[in-house]
Amino acid sequence: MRVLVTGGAGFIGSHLTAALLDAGHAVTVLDDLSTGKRANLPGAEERLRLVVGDVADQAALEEALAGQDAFVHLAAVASVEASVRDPVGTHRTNLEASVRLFDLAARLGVKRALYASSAAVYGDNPALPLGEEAEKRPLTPYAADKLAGEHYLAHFHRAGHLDATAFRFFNVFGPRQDPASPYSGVISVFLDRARRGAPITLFGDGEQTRDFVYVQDVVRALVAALARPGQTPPELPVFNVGRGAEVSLLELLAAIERLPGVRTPLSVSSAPPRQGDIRRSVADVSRLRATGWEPRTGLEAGLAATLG
Ligand code: NAD
Ligand code: UD2
Repeated sequence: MRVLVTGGAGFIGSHLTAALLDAGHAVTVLDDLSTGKRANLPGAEERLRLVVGDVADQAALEEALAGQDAFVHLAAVASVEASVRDPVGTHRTNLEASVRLFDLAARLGVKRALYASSAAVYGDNPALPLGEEAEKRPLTPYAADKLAGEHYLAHFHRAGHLDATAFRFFNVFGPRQDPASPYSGVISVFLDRARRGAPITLFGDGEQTRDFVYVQDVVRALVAALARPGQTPPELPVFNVGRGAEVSLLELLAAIERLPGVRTPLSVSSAPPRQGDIRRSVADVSRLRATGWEPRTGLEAGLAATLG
């Protein structure tokens, strides 16, 4: 299969690209390298093509999408904080580009479509574990754009123009997640600091919980979805992608402290909770499990693999 991966030079995208190449597919990556890196991609590989360009740019989209059998849309400004600072700029990437991509794919007959949505669409909904039908409470421009993207995708799917599936990723972690910003994924930040013996900041009391899912488990869900025969309209299939395990930050710190190669004791200082921080989050992943998928990497094994 010829597959376009937008955002393929990023954290999740680079793992997906490698897995698709391993499975024998030909991959085109469209990425502006804003957070992604060329070095995340395999070097000399005939079946890989990198188009450096903006996913909101029609010409770049046309170049990347022509001749494909499917696309996986991962390109986004993945930082919620950035969307709060610059709602207009991030909207162009996080929604306008998605609508352009769906529309162009429909016109070019590239029907098979996978879309990266986020647990952010549930906002602070306390109805745990969060099933796909739970009330959506998008609290940020990032979440609003992700949810709107799902609605646009559902439109193209219902009309029969795309054969689409949407995935709501929970807290994904693994190698190549960039720890550089204070708003980077907490596991990438904690592991980076634990490795260097640098101080770790815990926002709040550490009892807040997240559903941490290892990147390879996310990738397997996407690769399997591409291989499955398409679903027919009317309803857009939507799947949570988590591990279905609720882990507190204190439990996370304890697991990190047990890893070989980490300088113990960890130096942890407390700071007030982040404004708008979600208290508890965990996915109901029974819908994805019903397709035959199951998470294979537990927290400790995933942490060890991420630490390297
Ligand atoms: P990432 O920042 O590593 O990947 C995003 C990629 O998109 C990068 O390679 C970046 O260079 C590229 N990109 C950004 N703007 C672009 C543009 N205008 N044109 C072309 N390329 C552009 O982040 P990630 O964690 O790999 O996220 C991948 C997807 O998964 C995103 O859609 C994100 O919103 C979603 N997601 C991630 C998580 C998580 O826990 N990491 C959770 C929920 C949803
Ligand atoms: C995640 C996503 C975000 C959005 C949101 C929706 C990432 C990186 N972020 O935010 O994009 O989808 O979910 O709900 O995937 N923390 C610390 N110390 C640190 C860093 C973080 O204590 O140095 C805490 C933070 O306050 C929070 C928890 O760790 O309670 C997780 O933080 P995060 O930024 O990794 O992820 P989250 O769930 O807030």
